[in-house]
Amino acid sequence: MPVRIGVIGTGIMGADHVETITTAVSGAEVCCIADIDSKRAEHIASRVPGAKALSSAESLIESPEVDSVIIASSDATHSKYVKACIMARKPVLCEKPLAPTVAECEEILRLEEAAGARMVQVGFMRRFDPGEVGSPVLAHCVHRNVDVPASWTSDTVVLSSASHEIDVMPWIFSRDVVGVNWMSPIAPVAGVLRDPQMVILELEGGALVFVELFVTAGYGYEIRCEIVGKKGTIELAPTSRVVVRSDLKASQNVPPDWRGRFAEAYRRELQTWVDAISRWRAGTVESDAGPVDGPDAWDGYRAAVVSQAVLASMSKGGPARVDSMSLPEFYRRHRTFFN
Ligand code: ISE
Repeated sequence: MPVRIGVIGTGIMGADHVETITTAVSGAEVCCIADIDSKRAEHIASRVPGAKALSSAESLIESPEVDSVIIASSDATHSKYVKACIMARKPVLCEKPLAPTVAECEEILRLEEAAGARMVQVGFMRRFDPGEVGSPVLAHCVHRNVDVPASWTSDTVVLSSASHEIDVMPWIFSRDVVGVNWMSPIAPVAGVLRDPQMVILELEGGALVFVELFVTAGYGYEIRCEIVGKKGTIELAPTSRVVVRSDLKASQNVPPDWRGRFAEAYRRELQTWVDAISRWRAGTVESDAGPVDGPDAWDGYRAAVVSQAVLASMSKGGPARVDSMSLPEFYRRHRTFFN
């Protein structure tokens, strides 16, 4: 029987996940959809054969038709829905950030431990991007968006955009972040988004990661990363594989947002999660490993701790240390990434 997935939140990412599961993931189907905007939920559900819109996220989590849940609602709602899924013992894939605060992430970790199984996977899809590997001492990252919603503040950029580099760089380096420094060339003005921002992550053993975040770059969505090793470098290839030469110029397209750039990563993330749920249901993994194969709640917590240190650096000025984090035995036993 396919994994029957309920999707909470049908903004950009929720709608994209519905489409990817329906068209490109095997062994799963989207059966229920909920959104605070009921019209939008109905519209998305009408495009999926057999799917229906439900009136609330809570009723979706409780529905006997739903085996597993994707949470793609606003960041502030993540922890309450994740906790409800753990209580209902339903596998959950939560979009990043797991929660905006460290305290909420800690509650999730405690609940998962009490439930006796990892139930939560976090949507840090960059880990599924083919090719991002290396054995490094330094990295230069560029993270540019065309634009962001008017409600975004400098903090939102850290919690929502920089959280990807904050997750994936320690994973690639296999080292924790021990210190951070935040800077911006834009003078502080109350209530104004400071853009661009620069974040430096200092990893255990002294490796450094420089992250430029420029979320109103206008020209397109672009992610760059060069990792510098002791004997060479490795970098992400340009996004578009096609170069057009005409009218005395050579040009490449730049995508408008992350969905095109990371389409294959999202597909692999969802397929890997669905396969993990199927193995767990079949009883072929240790029960406390849970229906997770990829970034788990501990990774979500770790990203929240580092993000808060970046926000501390932003508000006080100058470097900030990251509170040391010791990986509990419960999570150590089943790590597929970053030991
Ligand atoms: C967006 O929310 C994402 O998750 C994208 O992956 C990220 O690159 C972008 O900056 C965010 O706005």
